[in-house]
Amino acid sequence: MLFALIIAIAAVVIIGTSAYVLLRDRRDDLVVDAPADDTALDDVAVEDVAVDDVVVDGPRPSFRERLATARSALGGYLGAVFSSGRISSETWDDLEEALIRADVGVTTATSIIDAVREKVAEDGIEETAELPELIKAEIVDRLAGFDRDLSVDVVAAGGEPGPAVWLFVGVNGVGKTTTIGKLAAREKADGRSLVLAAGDTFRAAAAEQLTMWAERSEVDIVRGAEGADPSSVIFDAVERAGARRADIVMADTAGRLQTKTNLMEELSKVRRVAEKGVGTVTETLLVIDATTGQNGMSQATQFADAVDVTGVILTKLDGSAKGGIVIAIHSELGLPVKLVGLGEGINDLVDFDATEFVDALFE
Ligand SMILES: Nc1nc2c(ncn2[C@@H]2O[C@H](COP(=O)(O)OP(=O)(O)OP(=O)(O)O)[C@@H](O)[C@H]2O)c(=O)[nH]1
Ligand SMILES: [Mg+2]
Repeated sequence: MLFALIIAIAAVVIIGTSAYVLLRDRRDDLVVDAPADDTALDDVAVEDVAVDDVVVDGPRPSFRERLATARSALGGYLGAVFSSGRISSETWDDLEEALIRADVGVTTATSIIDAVREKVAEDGIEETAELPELIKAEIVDRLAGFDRDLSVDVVAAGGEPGPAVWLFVGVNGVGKTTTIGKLAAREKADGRSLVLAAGDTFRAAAAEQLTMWAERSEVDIVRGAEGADPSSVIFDAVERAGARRADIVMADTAGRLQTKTNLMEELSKVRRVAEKGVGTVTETLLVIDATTGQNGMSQATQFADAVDVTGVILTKLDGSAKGGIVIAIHSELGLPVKLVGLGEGINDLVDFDATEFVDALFE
């Protein structure tokens, strides 16, 4: 009897323990499979946009390779000067003319020549063959000391934590939309999360064009109806970026002539509204077509008056004979060229590098 009781108790203990272990294992399995909580799931969804998926067409082009047109134009003006032998008063006139033809601008060209002339006198230099290095050094010097970073530091820009807004402005056809497309791919590849704002509501095709770039780089885009207020589209994009905790909003705007006052005023409004919510405008980037030369300079002056331009993006430098505009933008406007467009492809947007640029121009 006692024996039977001991057997029964042992059976209950063994069955009970096995059942407990089985149940615990199943519960552990369930816990592993289930998401920890909703926030984690959301985070996964946002971060999940694979950085490696960005289309990359190949290596970035070099200044040397793409500045052939500007180089041969400048070489054509300067070749004879540099090979003429001894420095004479004519040398200085020819040099000045060459720089002006390359769109360096009259004031800047004169001041470069004066500085080089002084150096030549100081060092007792007599041969024209020594001039290229002196001119290059003088130009590099004038391009030094500018901050070329694209800022995402909203606190430094006087804002609260939230997305940084980069506005792209400029006249028609200079390459604003294309530049945003290229830059979006680049920023995404660098691990930043973005929302594009199709603030060019003037033409339906403009939003289509930006959407194609957004799809190509798999980044988020906010569009409005044709004719909608660009400010409200950009405002919505900032709200979306805030909700998704995105780092940057890149806002496209319609091309406009710098002489149209009402359109220039619209830009000030766009900027104001972009900061009404959680966003802070950290960059207002003026896009200039390098083939327009000195005309680009007068655009820049008027855009800089209307909105607080933080930097220039110089496009189409690949086809331009007027590389000198880079120097004029720095010297005469005090604005840094932050990025340069060297072609139409997704990879053809590069950081501006003064030494590389000057070497490529004078080689
Ligand atoms: N060669 C070359 N072409 C470029 C470059 N950047 C832009 N383009 C071309 O310039 C043309 C105009 O570019 P968009 O980006 O549409 O110019 P946009 O400023 O947005 O024009 P609007 O919206 O009409 O004001 C397109 O054919 C681009 O492919 C560049 O760096 N080099
Ligand atoms: Mg456009």
